[in-house]
Amino acid sequence: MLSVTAKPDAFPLDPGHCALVVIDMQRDFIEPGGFGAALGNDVSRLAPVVPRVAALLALAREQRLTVIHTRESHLPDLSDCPPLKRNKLPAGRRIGDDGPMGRILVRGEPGNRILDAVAPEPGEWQVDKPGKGMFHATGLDQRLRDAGITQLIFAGVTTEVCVQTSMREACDRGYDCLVIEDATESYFPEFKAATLAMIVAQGGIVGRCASLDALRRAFQ
Ligand code: C5J
Repeated sequence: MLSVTAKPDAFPLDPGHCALVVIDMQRDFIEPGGFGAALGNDVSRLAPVVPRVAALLALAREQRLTVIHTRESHLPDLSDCPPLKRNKLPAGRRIGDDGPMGRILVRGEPGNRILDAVAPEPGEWQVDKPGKGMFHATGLDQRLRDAGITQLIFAGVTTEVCVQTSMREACDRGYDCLVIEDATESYFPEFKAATLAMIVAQGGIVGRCASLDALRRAFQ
């Protein structure tokens, strides 16, 4: 068992039973013209996290961790998209509408592709999720259990939405969770800070938080 220096206390890392989960590093959220921009966000705020997630992926691959990539997306017929989620936005900017990167947040469209710099490699898991959390309507829990995974390390975007939701869902299902603070990002720095604080408060009520360097040191 390895030990990662983390908040609120050390994370006991068992590489054979641990997966890295990279949440939603897709063009929809990080490039102009996608869903993130349709929601009114300044997507340029997420650009700095891309090389940091790439560095985390390189470490996980070197250490032979299971690697999981998620994408938030909906079926082309939108049968998995709650009307409430779609109708939040004005026509022209809704999920399924045509945008500069194809139909917004629809599976298989150019905007739904994970950025080249952090793209999945052969053998890595790819999970398409219609919700914010990675367990909703994905079958992922069973797949993780079948693979003997008991620990999850989280990275990706956005910290307070899909990363946090997935981490809370994982915590409720009994997975030991760690988020890498400099490999996750939000359009709102104050929301990121608040989310990380909430996760580690009350003795790590959702999980633990560590830096990429601390994770790297644990493997040395
Ligand atoms: C959002 C996500 N922010 N991946 N999705 O709607 O966090």
